[in-house]
Amino acid sequence: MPRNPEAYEGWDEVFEDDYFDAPAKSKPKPKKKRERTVAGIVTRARGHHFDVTTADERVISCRVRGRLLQERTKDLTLVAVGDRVQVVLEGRRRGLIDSVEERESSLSRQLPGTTRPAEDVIVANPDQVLIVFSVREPEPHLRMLDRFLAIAEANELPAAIAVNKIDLTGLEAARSKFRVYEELGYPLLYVSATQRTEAVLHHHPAEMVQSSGLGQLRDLLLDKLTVVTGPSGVGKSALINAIDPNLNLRVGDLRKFEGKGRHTTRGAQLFRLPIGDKTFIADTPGIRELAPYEIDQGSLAFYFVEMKPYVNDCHFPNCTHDHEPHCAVRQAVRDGDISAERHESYVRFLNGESFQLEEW
Ligand SMILES: Nc1nc2c(ncn2[C@@H]2O[C@H](COP(=O)(O)OP(=O)(O)OP(=O)(O)O)[C@@H](O)[C@H]2O)c(=O)[nH]1
Ligand SMILES: [Mg+2]
Ligand SMILES: [Zn+2]
Repeated sequence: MPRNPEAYEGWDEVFEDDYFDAPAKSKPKPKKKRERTVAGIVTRARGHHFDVTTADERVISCRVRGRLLQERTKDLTLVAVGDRVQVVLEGRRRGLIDSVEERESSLSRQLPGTTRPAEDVIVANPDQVLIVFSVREPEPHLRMLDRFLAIAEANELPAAIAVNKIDLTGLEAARSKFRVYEELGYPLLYVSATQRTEAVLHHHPAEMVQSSGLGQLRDLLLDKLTVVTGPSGVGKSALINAIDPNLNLRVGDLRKFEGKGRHTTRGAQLFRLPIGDKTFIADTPGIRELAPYEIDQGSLAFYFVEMKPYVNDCHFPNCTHDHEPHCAVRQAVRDGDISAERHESYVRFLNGESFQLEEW
């Protein structure tokens, strides 16, 4: 399942075969205009405009070719950040996206604002998802975190959780809030994007070992394409800056946040990080509405990792683990083996409850 990151490399410009090979002396024939095509990866999406970056790091500003627009399947995302594409050049810096390679993976959700099934690809071809929440400012909404996790599972993507802004609470308070996720087996990274490690050490000397969260984060990212997602204002862009200060991504002004996210990042963007030789990271705008795309109710329990082992022990084969008698999942909740809050997230999700971080 993991995509082959090698595919980023060695994408030379593809010219029509005889473009340069014509014998030097032959008269230039009146020829039909040949198209220069180049391969690349979509690194930025802004409405109908896309930046495509080639193997030699050239950025080409692209629109999508009309033919491709006509052929598209309605309600599927035609082009997303992370897609590998062929571009017909119109000059050196402009082009038309001519074809899109089939995606090997994607982080997708149901397109917000519509009830008919429609796919919104947040990032194409990721290897893993890094879900960022802050321990404070804004307060973590764990029922929302459960949605992020279920959607990563549904997309068959490994997920890790970064708990940011631990400078505001100290490590122990942060860990106690997120302990249940450690117990579920998700990698948890406790980090502070804005505070240098030394400062964290200074304020919380007992936390020396764990405060190297940024080092752990670097290890997690190495040689993979990671999509960074989470609510607005939690410090996604700040964390990416902490790994590579040269990127200098726009970070929200704390005074304007007043404890609330304000959507500083607009549109997803893909970067290569200067660690390893194929480390890519996609920064995305904060998400406030998250519903699954194409998850049927029957399989939802499989995306709550701790429920999986119980689902076949329920009395009714089509048990929804909501109200049915002799439900092994609900029994596990009563026994304290599954957290009641996680089960509540599941039930809300199951009932198609629209979920918005309205206050954000
Ligand atoms: N105290 C503290 N503040 C932080 C930390 N990381 C980020 N911030 C602040 O949190 C605010 C939001 O940071 P961003 O990086 O813009 O958040 P974001 O998740 O990218 O937000 P969107 O782009 O809107 O989705 C900024 O004011 C940052 O300075 C941290 O580790 N500690
Ligand atoms: Mg941002
Ligand atoms: Zn059940």
